[in-house]
Amino acid sequence: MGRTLKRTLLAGGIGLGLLVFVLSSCQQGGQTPGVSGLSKEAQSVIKERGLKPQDVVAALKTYLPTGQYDEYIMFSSGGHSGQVLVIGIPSMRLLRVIGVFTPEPWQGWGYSKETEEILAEGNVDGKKITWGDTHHPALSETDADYDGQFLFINDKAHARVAVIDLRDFETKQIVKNPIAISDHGGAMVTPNTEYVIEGGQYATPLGWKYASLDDYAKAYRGMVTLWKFDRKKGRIDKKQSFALELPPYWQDLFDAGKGVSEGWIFGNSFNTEMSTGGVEEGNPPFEAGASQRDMDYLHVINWKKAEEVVKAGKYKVINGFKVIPIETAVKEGILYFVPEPKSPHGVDVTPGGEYIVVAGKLDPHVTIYSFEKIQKAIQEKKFEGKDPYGVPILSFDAVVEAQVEVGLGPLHTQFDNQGYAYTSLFLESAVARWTLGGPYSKLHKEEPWTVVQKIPVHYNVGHIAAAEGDTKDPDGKYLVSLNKWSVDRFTNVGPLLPQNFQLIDISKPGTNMQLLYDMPIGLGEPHYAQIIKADKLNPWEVYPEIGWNPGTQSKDPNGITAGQEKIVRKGKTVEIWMTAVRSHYNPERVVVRKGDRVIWHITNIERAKDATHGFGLPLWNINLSIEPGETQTIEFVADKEGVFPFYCTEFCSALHLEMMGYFIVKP
Ligand code: CUK
Ligand code: CUA
Repeated sequence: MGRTLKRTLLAGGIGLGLLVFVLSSCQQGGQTPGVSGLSKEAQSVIKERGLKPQDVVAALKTYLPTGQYDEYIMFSSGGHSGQVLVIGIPSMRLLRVIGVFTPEPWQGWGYSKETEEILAEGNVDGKKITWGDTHHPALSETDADYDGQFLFINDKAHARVAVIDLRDFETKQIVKNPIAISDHGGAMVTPNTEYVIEGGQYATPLGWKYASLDDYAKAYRGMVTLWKFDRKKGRIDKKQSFALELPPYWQDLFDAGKGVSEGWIFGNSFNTEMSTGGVEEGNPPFEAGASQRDMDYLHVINWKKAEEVVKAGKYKVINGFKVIPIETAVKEGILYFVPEPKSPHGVDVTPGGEYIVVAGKLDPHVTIYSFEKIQKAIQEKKFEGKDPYGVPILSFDAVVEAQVEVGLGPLHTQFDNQGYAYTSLFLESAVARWTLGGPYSKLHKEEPWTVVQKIPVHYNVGHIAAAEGDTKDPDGKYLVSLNKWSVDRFTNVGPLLPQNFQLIDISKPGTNMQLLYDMPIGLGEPHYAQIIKADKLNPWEVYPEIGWNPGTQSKDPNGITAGQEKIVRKGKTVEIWMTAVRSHYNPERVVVRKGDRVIWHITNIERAKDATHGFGLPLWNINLSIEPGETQTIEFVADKEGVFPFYCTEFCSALHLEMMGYFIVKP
């Protein structure tokens, strides 16, 4: 080993053992021929690239040789791209983009009858929407642990929630909230995915109605919706869903209680000032008006009780949707408030459900509330008053367990298996590791409720995601910091910069967090992500049967096998049953008359993994991705005469270019 290198290594200190092991095998002769050569090469690469020891260790921890798989899979919000990103960890390789609220050509998402219909479910008052602002992905849970079956995600801009089936990683349903225009605190799930939670944000009159801002306190309302999930059908059941009317504070995030707090949900709020803006008219701007009071309200909601109340018929109906009025929620003991310091942001429940961690945003603390104390205060009626809507306010001192000064701009908190919590610090651009107390004290050596280490991130972190870090059984190991700004981290690509996902090793206790990897995200803006152990996912490799309809997850009546291809004309309708296989469509010629309605079913009859065929037809905006076994249908009116070559858009074989046909529209 060279002298300079040795000195660099000693100076670096981190991960020294591992490095010395890798690099010293050359000196000891190595067991396998070639190892010594590799190690010499490794040394020169390290030298040439000017890598520090911790860089080499980081590289060794994240590099996956070709053909090896990641240990974890991260589902990340795609922000206002309206999509979901699927990323491998620790490699940080992008594995998949799932089209959700936005048409996505490669997947044919939004270009077939079935996928157009799913997108149309998300129309607002009949208006077509082709984007969504995705914030919080939520994996389905069984007993408060990810079960790998479904993924939900909300669209903040239009108050919609989507359901993705993880058997094929495709969106199956979009529901539009019938009472709210926009949302924010979604999509979190209750511990057995009984409900998908969708909390509101900017208060409006419920039911998409008009009311003057002068009548804000009277006519505007907040809300939280509980969407009933039917796991067997893999769909949200709107009829069994309901909402809770809330005061017109701006509800922010929600989290479901679990373990000891199962049956409850917690949401925070800001703008309890009920500021209505109007800086142009001399009013305080929202940023000031909504931040005057020292305290806002943590919403403590008994959803099991709410469910009973709805079953007993004690609700009103707004826009065809069941809504529990505030008065009923108060009378039935469904809704309580707890003061929380000034415009907080994240609300996160600890793995066992004992504590609710609220991050200050404008306050440098996280405030930790005890669920047990909350229950006691409710039973003993330890109220410090009521808000203007009659909601009882629990006494802060009666329910708070601890406050930890974590730093500037605390936003979101995650947990690990070593008794640590992690909170993102937006203003400080850091992630704070701090110790939990109570039952978690035995998991770590430090004092409870104290900051142990802060690791700088680059820059302006929003959410963080730890491996299974919001379940009852977090894995620790990895944490991803979802940074809003990247500033100087990447090659300049113009004024719109990528966001920066940074992978952090959190496996070692104490002050040993290590930054491993920067992943630029070229679409955005992602908010939250969840990280699941890869072996909990069990997606199909090809669709179960030839002629499969991913919309119904069953055999499509129009799915066919080889030999069943046909073209049938009925009056002015031409219906085509076509197969696709390497390297041809059958039929290859489709001739219709101008003005004919065309219904076209295409089945990919391949059984080989990865043998996807595309189908691109110019002019009518048709572009399909047809995976092995899948059947897709398109429908359009051939309203222009001419000759239109359709072709396979996936390079599927050596004769892929020949995989085409003519669609001829006669005058
Ligand atoms: S929010 Cu974006 S950083 Cu929508 Cu969860 Cu906090
Ligand atoms: Cu099929 Cu190219």
